[in-house]
Amino acid sequence: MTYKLITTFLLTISITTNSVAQVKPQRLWFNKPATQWEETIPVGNGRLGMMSDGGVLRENVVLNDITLWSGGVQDANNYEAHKSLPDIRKLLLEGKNDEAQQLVNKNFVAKGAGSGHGDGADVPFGCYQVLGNLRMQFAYKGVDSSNIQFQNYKRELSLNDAVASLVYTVNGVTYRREYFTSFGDDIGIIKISADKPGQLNLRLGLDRPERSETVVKNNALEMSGQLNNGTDGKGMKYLTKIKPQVKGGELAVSDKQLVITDADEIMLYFSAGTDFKTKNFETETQRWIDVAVKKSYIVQKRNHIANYQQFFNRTMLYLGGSKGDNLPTDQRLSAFQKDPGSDNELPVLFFQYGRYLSISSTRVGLLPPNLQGLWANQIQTPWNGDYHLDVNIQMNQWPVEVVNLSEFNLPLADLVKGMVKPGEKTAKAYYNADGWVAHVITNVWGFTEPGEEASWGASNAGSGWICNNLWEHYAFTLDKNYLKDIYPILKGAAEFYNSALVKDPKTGWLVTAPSISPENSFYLPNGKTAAICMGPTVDNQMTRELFTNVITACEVLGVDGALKTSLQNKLKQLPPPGVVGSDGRLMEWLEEYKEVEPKHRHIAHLYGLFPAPLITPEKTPELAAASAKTLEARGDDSPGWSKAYKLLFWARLHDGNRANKLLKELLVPTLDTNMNYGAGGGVYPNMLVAGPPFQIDGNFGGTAGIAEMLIQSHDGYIDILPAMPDAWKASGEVKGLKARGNFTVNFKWENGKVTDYQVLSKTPQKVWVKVNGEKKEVTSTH
Ligand code: FUC
Repeated sequence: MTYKLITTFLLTISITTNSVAQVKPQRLWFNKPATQWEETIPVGNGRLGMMSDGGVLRENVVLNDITLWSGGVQDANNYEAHKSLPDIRKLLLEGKNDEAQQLVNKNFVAKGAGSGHGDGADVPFGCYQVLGNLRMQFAYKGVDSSNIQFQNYKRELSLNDAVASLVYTVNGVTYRREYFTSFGDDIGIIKISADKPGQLNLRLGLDRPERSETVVKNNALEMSGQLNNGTDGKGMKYLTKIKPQVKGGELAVSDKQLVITDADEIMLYFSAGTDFKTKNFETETQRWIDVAVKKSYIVQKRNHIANYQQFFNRTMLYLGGSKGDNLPTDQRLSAFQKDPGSDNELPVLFFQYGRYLSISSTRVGLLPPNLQGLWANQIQTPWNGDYHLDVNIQMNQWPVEVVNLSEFNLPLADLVKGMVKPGEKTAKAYYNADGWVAHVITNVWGFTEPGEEASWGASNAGSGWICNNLWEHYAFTLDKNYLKDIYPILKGAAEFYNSALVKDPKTGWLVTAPSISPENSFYLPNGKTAAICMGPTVDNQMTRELFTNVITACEVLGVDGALKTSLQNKLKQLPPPGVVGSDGRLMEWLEEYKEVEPKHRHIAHLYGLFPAPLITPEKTPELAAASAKTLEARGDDSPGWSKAYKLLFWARLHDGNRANKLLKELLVPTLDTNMNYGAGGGVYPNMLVAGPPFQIDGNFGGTAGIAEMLIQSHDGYIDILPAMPDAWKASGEVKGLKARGNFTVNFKWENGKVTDYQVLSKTPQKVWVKVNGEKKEVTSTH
């Protein structure tokens, strides 16, 4: 068999929807209004978000601004903590982890309320919050509102255009609404129309569960307020405006509502801002409206779509045809569980939805997606809607490089930049160490202290783990300027571990202490339980990877020779990438403890398998086998994000069928919103992943997992179809996935065999590629 390496200019393969005729338009759709928030459709432009329930009589649109956080900057460091360090370490060396844990809880946690045990809305840590609700109450001429009948109802989200729409008929009149958060003018737009003139009658209100005042000014709704900073109550300020433009009919003010009667067409402009980083947010909020209202809807929508498609259209995926798109998405999800083979386009939809959600929930120069992306309907969001550093924020970023949305990694780098200074204080306060450190949680205010409870809050790995995401942007792009920019962050993180590691006398290895393996605990020989330990495997693997990357950065940038030598020496003293226990599993701790929860959702000790490239089936087959055993023991059923995590691990182990099993189980439909730490994750009808509750990392982890089944590039070569499930073998095509080294890769397959592929780069380069089991060096094309 011969394989072609087609030499094409990168520019000539720019992918448009037209060129991929076999892929149907990607959409979510429903034939009824949402009855709970988890059925509503998310739109967002990286700052503003809207989720409409598509109500016929009463419609609620949940509004978001990604910067809207309570809490504030604080210093919760316990500057005496380091004084307890020798005692904590001594107890650990004596095997008295339970006593060490007591001491950590007493002297080695954040001062004050910390995260408020995940309910931090009113403490200084704060939480991400809903901005408000736009409420619309419709009336239909000659129709009794208490007995409304509607036909031909269809609510839809087009992933191709990032436009949501609604159509239905009442009393012979067809009504339409369209929604988008413009990537052109940074404003939300809702267009309401009917196919006959003078039919639109509605009341508009704007509210929020707390800390808000709504007024009507210049025929617009204005809601403003100030959130709690957890100290003097004077936290972040915000302003939201809803400006209607009405064709035909009348607009009147009634108390704090706007009343529109007999209109032909209505445009609603949603603008918002906070003083998070924009001092003049009030004038900006008005300015966005002033700019937008001058443009025709057609121009506005065209600009929005063009701006969005420059990202979305970079990647195409086809896994074979399907009949599933004929079903509403909620029914389609159920049908998929019964007969997954009949709908290979559902995984494609989930994959492209993940890309859509990345584009929509973060933007260059602003914030990375939080636990909710940017969509929240509560004041107290679950786990504060924060940035969890023991897998969740990292998982949010896992797809972006490989799915060709590389710039969406940059907001994370900005967030982390802001953690360095506070993290230096934390490093000194707790470890008397150099560099900077962060533990398990952070927020938009630069929180780096340990959490308020040792069992989950004492992980040392947060800062190092987040550096993996920062490094991956370099690995994929080879952008030296970017590397220069983030180098101080990486260096500071490495300096922390370099100065804080201690020698484990039993093994002679240098390890973290005290730390935990996220968020698991174990039985001590005395029958007591503890989480606090020395050298959990994740810390060891992460330190190894970080030191290796910083050494490479020193070489690429030609800087810090002394640091490089020091890290090279330390590398030799670190624990190996994994140790296999007597039961064949990869050990989670230095000791072979029995875990309290054998099926724990976290599996951070496989960090070396994913995201780090330390364990691979080829280079470390024994550790790969031990990783598989570990995963078997953990089991598959778990919160949504954890299923996505396991999907990624199995993809890295090249077990496509097992990865696909996890994908199917991730897509189990649910409407449950009760907080869950065990089995039972899935997706809501709107395909947002349920822990439950909604947590967007499962979407991003699942998207990354699908990409990882199709292409991998972490082991020194580009591996095409490394974890292909039988279900996808018949035929398929990929365009525009990325590989490390700044390669763009396209390929097609039939009957499980790659039939054609292209490796593209800006300048021709030699690169190793594995295709159909054969590894060879090829030259990429210009
Ligand atoms: C960790 C996980 C939970 C949840 C939360 C946001 O605490 O253990 O399952 O994902 O983060």
